Formats: sequence, structure tokens, C-alpha cells
Amino acid sequence: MNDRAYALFEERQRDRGIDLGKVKDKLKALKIETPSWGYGDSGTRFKVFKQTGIPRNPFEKFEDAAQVHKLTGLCPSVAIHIPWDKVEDYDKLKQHAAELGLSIGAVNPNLFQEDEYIFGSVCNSDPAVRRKATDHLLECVDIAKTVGSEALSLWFADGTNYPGQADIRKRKGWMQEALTEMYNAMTPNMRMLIEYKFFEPAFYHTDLADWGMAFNMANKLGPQAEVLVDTGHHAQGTNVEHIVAYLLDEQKLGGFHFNSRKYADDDLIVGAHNPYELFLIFYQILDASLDADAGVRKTADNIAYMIDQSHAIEPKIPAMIRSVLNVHTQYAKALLVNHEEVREAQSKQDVLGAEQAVREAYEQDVAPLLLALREEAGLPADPMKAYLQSGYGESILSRGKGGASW
Ligand code: AOS
Ligand code: ZN
Ligand code: ZN
Ligand code: ZN
Repeated sequence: MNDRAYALFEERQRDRGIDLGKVKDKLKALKIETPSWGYGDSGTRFKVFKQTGIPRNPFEKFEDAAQVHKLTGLCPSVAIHIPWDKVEDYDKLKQHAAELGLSIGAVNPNLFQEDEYIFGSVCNSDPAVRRKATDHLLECVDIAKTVGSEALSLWFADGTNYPGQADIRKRKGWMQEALTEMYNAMTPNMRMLIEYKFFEPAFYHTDLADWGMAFNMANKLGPQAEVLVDTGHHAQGTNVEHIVAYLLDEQKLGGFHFNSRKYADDDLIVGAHNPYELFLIFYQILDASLDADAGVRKTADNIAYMIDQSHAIEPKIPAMIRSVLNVHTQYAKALLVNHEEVREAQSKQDVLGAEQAVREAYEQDVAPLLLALREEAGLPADPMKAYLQSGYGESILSRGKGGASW
């Protein structure tokens, strides 16, 4: 049945001037990293809900992540969070991942869970706390070396709740000191991805509050430091795709944490509320991948796409499958933008024509295309259905309740 639908799709795209061979190549190259913490128990500051069948350790988190990759073919790596994923023997974890067809992705230091960090970690006015925090960053560089990861993903909960609580400029300097030490410990193939967030858990000021602060820090550190955009980390109404375009042009966009938000850092399934925003982000990236400047093209083609979600009320594995498929769909739609048509309309100041050329791609039905690609790759036509029928969800119930949180 898909044959007819695909033939129609092909004809329509040919008429629109789209080279489907290129579209397919790009789609085959798409990789989305899933986060180990997305498989654990989660909640809000009000309650962490305990589900039955949650992984009890990092090894089981990888087993769950392997299901997502097996059924979608899109998620060959998994981000880890230290110490949530602390193990005695990281070689063993790496080996376990490899046996499951996975690799270990970004290493995320955790500087927000210990009592000493109540007034901050790398920005704490107490030099002993700053030392401890910096040592943890260095430990994560070592772990990345051991597991063969090339990405260190940094997010800091550091900030204050009240005016005058701390010296904002001094804290800025301390942050730079710690990151410089970490940067100098990285091997030449590693990249440091610096994440920003405007509030939470701190509510008055956050030390890396927006893309400009992360960008400035990355510039001071050097070429191996880049900005990570978490789609949930902006104020209402922020034009995220504009930030993306700006960072691409500066060759400083390193990666994404995908999720959707309505009010705060909601960490909900990506594309659930705002699929058009996701599409427009990809439109900017794909436009940059055609740029005349080789550096801009290289930046656009080397972005680390990662999911960062906390599924509080959803079953974890299907929620991850849904997320990954949503990204896949919006990426496919963005690949159907006819950039020449957009540029032509732009050159004539044809506002409506330009907007139409972009939106038209979003309105295409890419289901026949994605189905054809799955068939070609020997993947299930409907990964969600395949998961629900696989019996895996039932098999893990024997793990019981009380697995890992986040
Ligand atoms: C926190 O808001 C950030 O999005 C981080 O990426 C964090 O490390 C991750 O969400 C795990 O808690
Ligand atoms: Zn994040
Ligand atoms: Zn977040
Ligand atoms: Zn988030």
C-alpha cells in the first residue's frame, strides 16, 4: 500500500524541485542521542513517581535504550550523568553498551545534588567547594576518555535567589576558572558543550542564564567549547530558531537538548506542543548546511542532537520512542524546504512568497517517506506498535518498583 503513497509523494516532491536522493541520505545520517536519565523514575519538586520496571542500574538503562535504537534505528548512543551512572568499572559499561549495539555519548557532570552545593558549585564563594566541583569536572573528562566519549555536556544549577546574596562578577570569574581547568584537561578530539538556562533552581540570577553568556564563555575557552541549546531553557516567546541561526553563523552551535515546554523547563516529549518550532530550528540548520562558508557548513553538520526529557507520568520507553519519531518527522519535513525558492522570494522582498515556501514543506505528509526508509533499513513500519507488541515492557516488570531516579 505504501508503494502507491510513496510514488505519489515522490512525484509531488519532484514537482516541487526537491532532490529525494539527497533527502534520504540526510535522513539516513540522522542520529539522536537519548539520555540515561530519561529511563529512570522522575517527577517534579512535589513528587517523584515510582513506576514498576524502572532500570535499577546504569546497565539496565542501556538495555532499555537499546530497545529504542533497535526499533527506530536512530539512537545509537546514550548520554550518561555522573554520579547517577557511576559504576565501578567504566570499561564494563562501555562493553555492555557495545554488546547492545550502543555507544556511550555525552558525559554530563552533576554538580547539583550534594549538600555542599547549596550556594553553588564552581561559583561557590568557598574555595574548597569550588575545588571539589572542579575535581568532579576533571573526573568526568577521565570517564569520557575511558568510555571513548568525545562530548562533555555541562549544565550548572549555580545561581542566587536574592539581590545581594553573592557577588555576580566574582562568580563569573570562578566559572571561567573552573571551565578553563576542565578545557585544558580535554583531549583534542573532545568538545565541551555549554548549556544555559534562565532560571531554576535559582530564581534571582543564574550564572549562565542565556545563550549570550554561554557563547561568551565558549569564545573565551577556545574552539573546542560550544553552546548547547536546550529547547526548554528560554523565556516565553523567545525565538529559539533565531538563536540557532546566530550561533551557527558564529560557528559555535555544538548541540541540542530537545524537549517541549509550555511554561518553564517542562522537559516534555519533544514536538508535543511546538512541532513547528522544531521544524523551523531544522530549517535554519539545513539552510546553514548550504552556506558558502565551509566553517558554517561544518558546524551545521556536526551538531550533537540529544533528547533531554523527564517522563514523570508516561511509560519511559514508549515516551522515548515517541520523542525520537517526532524529531525524525520534523527533520524530514525541514528537508523538503526548497531553499532556492525561499531565496528567490527573499531577493524580491516577496514576504508572502518566502513564508509560503517555508511553510509548504511543513505541510507535506512525510509518512510515506519515513515508511519507505524503515522498510529499506529492515526496521518495523510502526516502531511504537512494534514495541507495544514486543513483550519487552512486560518482561521488565520483574525489576519491581524503586529503580533509579532521573
Ligand atoms: C537542566 O535543566 C538541564 O536541562 C540539564 O541538561 C540537566 O543536566 C538534565 O536535565 C538532567 O537533569
Ligand atoms: Zn538540558
Ligand atoms: Zn533543563
Ligand atoms: Zn529541559
